[in-house]
Amino acid sequence: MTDFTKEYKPIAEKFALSGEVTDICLYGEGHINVTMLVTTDKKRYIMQKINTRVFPDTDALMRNICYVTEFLSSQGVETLNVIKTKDGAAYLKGKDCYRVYDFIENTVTYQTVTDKEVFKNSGKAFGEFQNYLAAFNASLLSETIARFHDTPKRFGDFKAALAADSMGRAKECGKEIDFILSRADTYSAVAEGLKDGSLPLRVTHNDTKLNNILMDADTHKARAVIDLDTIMPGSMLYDFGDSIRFGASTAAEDEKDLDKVHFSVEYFKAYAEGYVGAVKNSITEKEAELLPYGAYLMTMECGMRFLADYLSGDTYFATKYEGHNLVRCRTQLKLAGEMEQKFGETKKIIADILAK
Ligand code: ADP
Ligand code: GN1
Ligand code: MG
Repeated sequence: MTDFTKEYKPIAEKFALSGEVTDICLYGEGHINVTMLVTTDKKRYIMQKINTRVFPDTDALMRNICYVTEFLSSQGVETLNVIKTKDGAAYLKGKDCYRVYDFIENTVTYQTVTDKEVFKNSGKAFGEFQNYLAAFNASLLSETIARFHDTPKRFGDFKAALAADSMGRAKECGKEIDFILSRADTYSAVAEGLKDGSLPLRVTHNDTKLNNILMDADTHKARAVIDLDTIMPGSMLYDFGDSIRFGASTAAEDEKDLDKVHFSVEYFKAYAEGYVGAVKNSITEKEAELLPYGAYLMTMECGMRFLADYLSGDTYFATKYEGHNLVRCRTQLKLAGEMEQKFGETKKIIADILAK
């Protein structure tokens, strides 16, 4: 038994698991929680140390997840299954907080798009997920992270991190800072649309990157949308945009060689066919018109969040080396720059899909 297993076994044993714990190891590529694979002699589980700096109100977080997963399973939709503690609680509360889910077997997660069809399938699944949530009572949900995708607010946070420059790192990233500052007038269209009612407020996932969906290992169709920490009222443009940000790239989110990083119009089209096909009956004219912009906005927003975290000393996103957040920021800005150049093409793609 590894030291890691020995360290976490007493925690795992606080949950109502089936069988004896035989192994625990780190798992997956998430940036927020510490995710572990727990194996017993009967089955496998996912155990997560919840990032309480990002989610200080763990009661509200787990209440949201229980409501949403119970609602989805009552509709016959495969979703995360929360394993309670032996005391019957939804999670283990203490200095550190932990939760356990059934491991969803025979599935894979992709860190980059290698196949258009798989990306299209994920678009269809996120679109369908949006449709299921349309019937969910939004008033049950707490806002787990306030103003999560309020891009003007994120821009304000970025400017504050820049003004503080607490690590003295701003001098290394002049080009990136200028790129973000020079686009200040492009960040408010969705926030304003939600405020004036011209864009509908929906219940959205808000973190729709490709590794937050489990695809069936045999059919490559989507099995379950996971990482439900940020389900909150929001705009459909956030969900569409964030998937494109991550998946319609020819390289990983943290690729260092920017020559390899391009916005793929082909991947955009594949995802849009899946997603827009699924939400055709509910998408408004203005939402459809803004989909290409939503992708640009989510990419810029993520770029400024990575850079703000780099400037502040990497306290938010998990990093594997110094400069990781700056590398991530650079890929986002490269993609957003190319998206700007391709608005003509991407708008036409959306119009063609809707006309079909
Ligand atoms: P984070 O919030 O840190 O991104 P996630 O909840 O997305 O954490 O989990 C990280 C990774 O763990 C996912 O990308 C996925 O690969 C894997 N994972 C999470 N939950 C499950 C599950 N129930 N079954 C199988 N794999 C899972
Ligand atoms: C985080 O949790 P994860 O790794 O799926 C982040 C997203 C970012 C993403 C960038 C709660 O997602 O908002 O877009 O990293 N989640 C949170 O990869 O901040
Ligand atoms: Mg995740």
